[in-house]
This record gives sequence, structure tokens and C-alpha cells, in this order.
Amino acid sequence: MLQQTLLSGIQPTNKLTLGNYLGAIKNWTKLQKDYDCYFLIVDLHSITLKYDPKDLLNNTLYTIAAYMASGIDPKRCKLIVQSHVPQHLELAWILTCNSYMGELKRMTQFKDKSARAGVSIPVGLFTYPVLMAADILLYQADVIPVGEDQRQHVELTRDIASRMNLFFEEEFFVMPSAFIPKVGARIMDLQKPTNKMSKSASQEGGAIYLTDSDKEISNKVKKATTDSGAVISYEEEKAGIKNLLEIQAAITGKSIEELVRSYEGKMYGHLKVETAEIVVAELKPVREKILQYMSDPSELLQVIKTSEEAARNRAEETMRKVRTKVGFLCNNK
Ligand code: AQP
Repeated sequence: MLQQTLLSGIQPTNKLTLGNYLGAIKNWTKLQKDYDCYFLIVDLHSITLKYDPKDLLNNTLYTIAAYMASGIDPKRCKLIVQSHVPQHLELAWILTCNSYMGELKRMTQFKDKSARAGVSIPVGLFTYPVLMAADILLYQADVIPVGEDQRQHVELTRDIASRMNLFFEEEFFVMPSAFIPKVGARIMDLQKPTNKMSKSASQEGGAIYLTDSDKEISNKVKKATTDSGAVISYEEEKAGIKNLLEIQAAITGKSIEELVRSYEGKMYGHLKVETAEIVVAELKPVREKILQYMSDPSELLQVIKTSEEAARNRAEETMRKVRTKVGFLCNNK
């Protein structure tokens, strides 16, 4: 049977967090055996808000290093820097002309990020979900493993794909489906556990970064905001405790029920100490490998060069057909 295509990506807006790792990368490593995988470093997305070009360069390398250090196998999967495949932008423009202001205005991430951007909201922030749709449709991806926050963007991609298929009078674009992990889909900020942990918007101590030292991780977990109660249970009202249980479950594979039972009669302090130990043990090897790759990025550059050649061929195959379908004059001789 033909392998299905799986695609996902992360913006190199900062060092990656435990949220990115548990909500995205850790699942990719499990799925990579069963799919034809495309993992993007979506640098074009990461310039939608103010940024420093030197940081972007460094974070791009860091993100490739993080993928590899977490166990993504470049022999099985394609690792692609989005801006290296210009077909993403070409398809994005065609899709932009077939998207509506109303549907983009409904995107929760746009509402959140534009509120933070102040009065001058970059247009790219508004059209970002269309570029994401192009990322997915360009490779005719079937499965999109993402955290909960990206579900709405995959839904929009499906709407755009249906509209294009109607226009083309053919089921041309594959209909992608979001794959949301059962646990770890929304890791919360340790300081403000009603907000998601975010690599560029978390407050001091709120995010655990993949290259934090053991001590930094322990301190952050031990200082995590909880509540004034004493019983360890999994409830919306106990957002901080719920988050620590989710983190443990996503790393150990234990069920929430099993974890709650194991903490019967124990105090919040126990939960914090053990969560810290579990996160430290999980991230230590990842951190060491990231730092090793970053000390000599030549291997990272070689890996993406090979991957991108294959990706460009697949992208061009889609675009050749799309150009003809939209009526552009093509001279393929
Ligand atoms: N807190 C989270 N819990 C679970 N999954 C998460 N993801 C992000 N935060 C969490 C998942 O990580 C992938 C990459 O996300 P992205 O870089 O494209 O952008 P994002 O969703 O906006 O993530 P951040 O960390 O919050 O980035 P910034 O701060 O730059 O906006 C996605 O699969 C996402 O679901």
C-alpha cells in the first residue's frame, strides 16, 4: 500500500519549549516509521512579528538540531527550511486569492497575536494561516500532527482545499486531517497555567526550554504556580496541578488516573519534585545532542540540503499542475 504523507513544522521564533516537544516533536518520532514524513522549519512564518535576523538564523539551526536531537531520523524523513522551497510562496499567493477576510478574522491565534502586536498589525500575521495551508497542500499531506492550538488552522486548510477542488472540478488536493495527541496537546505556562506554554510569549519562568540546564528545569517546576488546596486531582479549577500531571503523563506514558492514584495522600511538593526529575531525565539527552550539533552545524546543513532536493521535486510536481489549472501560461519545454 502507498504510504500516506505526514507533514508538520515549527516556527524558529525562539528556543523550543517543552510544549513544542510534547505537543509536536515527541509524537513525530513515534509516527515517522509509518509515514512519508516532511518536517518543516517554518522560517517564513516566523517573520510575521518583529524579530532580529541574527536570532532567526541561530534559531533556524537550533530547530533543525532539536528535531535531530529528539530522534527525527533524516534518512526516513525530509527536514526542510521553508524559505528554501519557493513554491510555498507561489502556492500561498494562489490560495490567498481564494481565501476570505471573514474566515481569516475568525482565527484565534490571529486574534491573540494581533492583540499583542498593538496598533500596527502586520498583514503577514493575518495571512499566516493561508501560508500554512500552502505548506500542507504543496506536498499533498494526509496527516498533520499538531498541538491543540493549530487545530483551527488545519480546519481552514480543509476549507481552502475543498474550495480549490471545486474550482478545479477535480479532487486535486488531498484532504488533510489534524492528528492531535491525547495527552500533551496543550502544555500550559508554569507561571500562568491558564495560558499555553509558548516559546515567544511566556513570561519569566513560565516556559521550559529544551536547552535549559537541569537546575533551571528543577527551579521552574518547583516554582510553578499551583493553588491553595492540598489534594492532587485533575480538574479545570486546579490548572497548575493539572498541567504537571499532563506533563508527567505525556513523558511517562502513564494514564492521568494512574498518576492521580499514585499521589493519593501526598502533597503538592511531591508532585513538583517528581515532575522536575522526570522532565530533567527526558530533556538531558536532548539538550546534550542539541548543543553538540550546534557546536558544528555542518552536519545539519548537509542533512537539509539532501532533504530539500527531494522536497523541491515533490513541490514542483504539484505546482506544475496547479499553474496549468489556474490558467497561467506554461512553457514546460
Ligand atoms: N504549549 C503547547 N503545548 C502543546 N503543543 C504546543 N505547540 C506549541 N505550543 C504548545 C505545538 O508546537 C508546534 C509548533 O508551533 P509553532 O512554532 O508553529 O507555533 P505556535 O503554535 O504558536 O507555538 P509557540 O511555541 O507558541 O510559538 P510562538 O511563541 O512563536 O507563537 C505546533 O504543532 C503547536 O501546536
